[in-house]
Amino acid sequence: MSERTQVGIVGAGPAGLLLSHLLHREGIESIVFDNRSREHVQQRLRAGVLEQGTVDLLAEVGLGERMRRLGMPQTSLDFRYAQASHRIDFAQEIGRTVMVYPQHEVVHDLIEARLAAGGDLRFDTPVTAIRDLEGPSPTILAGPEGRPVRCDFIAGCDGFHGICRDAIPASVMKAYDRVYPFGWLGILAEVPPAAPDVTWGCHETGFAMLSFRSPTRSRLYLQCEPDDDPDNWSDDRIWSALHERLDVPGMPPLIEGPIVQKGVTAMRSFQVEPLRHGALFLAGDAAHIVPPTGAKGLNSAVADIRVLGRALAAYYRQGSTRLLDSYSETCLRRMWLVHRFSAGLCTMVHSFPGQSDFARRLQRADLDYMTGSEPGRRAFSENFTGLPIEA
Ligand code: RFL
Repeated sequence: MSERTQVGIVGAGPAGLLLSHLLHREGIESIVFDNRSREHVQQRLRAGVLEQGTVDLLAEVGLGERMRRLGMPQTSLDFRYAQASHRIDFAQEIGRTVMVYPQHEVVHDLIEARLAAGGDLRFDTPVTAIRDLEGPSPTILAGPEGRPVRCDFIAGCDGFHGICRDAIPASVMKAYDRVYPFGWLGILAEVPPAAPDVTWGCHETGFAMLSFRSPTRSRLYLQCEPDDDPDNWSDDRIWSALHERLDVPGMPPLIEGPIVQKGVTAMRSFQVEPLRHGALFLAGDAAHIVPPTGAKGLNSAVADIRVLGRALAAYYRQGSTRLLDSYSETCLRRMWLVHRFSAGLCTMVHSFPGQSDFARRLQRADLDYMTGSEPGRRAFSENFTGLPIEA
């Protein structure tokens, strides 16, 4: 006997959990499968900056209480280069803001909300295959015995290394990929942030970033080799590189303190088209990866899910497939603008191996235009705080 559900969701990251939450609010049932444990999923340190649209959506669907209490609203970002601070105040430029609220807290809020409502979340349950995507019985095979679960629709929210994307035949899928010749060393330190703004250091020795996770915990990043070993980075080496790339005259220097975690993330831009094949809909990292420079990974997953949630609601409420049919096109239209912003920023602020002096001067001119002209500041502000999500 196989089980049945309306929407089978592969992956309990922010994309899968949010979809399950939105569907529940519409009276649509779902089962969420994840191959990792609840503790693992809930503790993964990842993104931290929420666009205004993401904050508004989470608040609108009843997930705003802890976020309002623990989140840290940000009205500006400080670019440090050429020995000076260059702030872009997006609240002043366009009246919009972002929120620093870590991804693991968003995931925590979603899991709590789903479980409180009796949601069916199956951790430690890998999906091993998805079948019959174009036939009458789309099916998920899950768990060690590969037990079948029949679904109306399957949401592939299983991240970049998941299995759902591979279920789309190569003959109908196109992948776009750019791998960058550097990575980021992510550092968690038990120190209060030295500045009130998220701060980017664009230095000829490489990029650095100061962000925060709480008033007493800083999240810092350093450009490093793409396959660097975190053990190559002693605490002394980390602090010395951070000072070199982030400290400028007239601004308080970084505060040093215990480093409690460090890890290397490779950087790439990746996109598949289309995002739908039969009953399967890809969302979040399963469909696209952006370099973390623009803070768009989590926010793009939320944008996809907003569109997919509405499309499924329209199907179950009115029997309309119109929004499902346009899902891929709707998400891709916005997503390519997000790639343009993320890849463009990534190219502007990092130091490239073998870079010519000419290329360096162009980077400086781009930074000067972005921070020093009103159109430049507005364009940055609109993209950083989040492009609109199509209804
Ligand atoms: P996730 O969060 O990767 O969740 C996918 C889930 O699918 C599960 N899974 C499976 N479950 C069942 N069966 C299978 N066969 C499965 N295969 C996989 C996985 O266990 C996992 O729980 O994807 P989602 O929901 O699309 O969310 C996307 C965001 O997580 C991602 O875009 C961001 O976190 C990206 N990202 C960052 N973005 C930023 O904006 N700023 C950052 O500072 C930032 N840091 C990061 C990051 C991503 C990282 N990863 C993925 C390497 C740091 C890291 C380390």
